[in-house]
Amino acid sequence: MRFLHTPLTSTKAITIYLLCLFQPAISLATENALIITNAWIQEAPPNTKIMAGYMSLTNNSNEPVTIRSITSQSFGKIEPHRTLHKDGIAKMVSLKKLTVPEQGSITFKPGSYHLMMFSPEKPLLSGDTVTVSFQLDNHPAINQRFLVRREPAIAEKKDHHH
Ligand SMILES: [Cu+2]
Repeated sequence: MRFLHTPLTSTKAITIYLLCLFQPAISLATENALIITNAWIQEAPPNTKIMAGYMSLTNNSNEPVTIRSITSQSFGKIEPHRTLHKDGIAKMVSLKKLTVPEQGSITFKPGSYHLMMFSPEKPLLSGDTVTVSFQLDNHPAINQRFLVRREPAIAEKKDHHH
């Protein structure tokens, strides 16, 4: 996508540019084993080395779906984590594999499941988007756009879990 930053001089170039923009919409039309919604990354101070990502995973199929690995050109490394609370102490556990049960869902949100996103390639600010690839067992990979946001949506801030 680096060519997007070069000046566009002809109508042809603009057409190609538009085709690139619509590409993600086309791939969304194909049926995925796993549906990812509400994908976002919490904005962090510039030069931060670790960011946190959240999303909802839904498996509408009749088989469990396992995420083998998660990668992005915008980050050095991405790991699914889960925060567990025991005796008033929050502890982060790195999950090697993540399986979404058949007809089940997993919600990633602050204080629970989250993506630990290491070494951003460049500072990411509210409104930026990055593409994250999910490699699955026995299914094609999913490329999902994540939106950088300053804080959780109002709806998420309202629910309290203890
Ligand atoms: Cu973590």
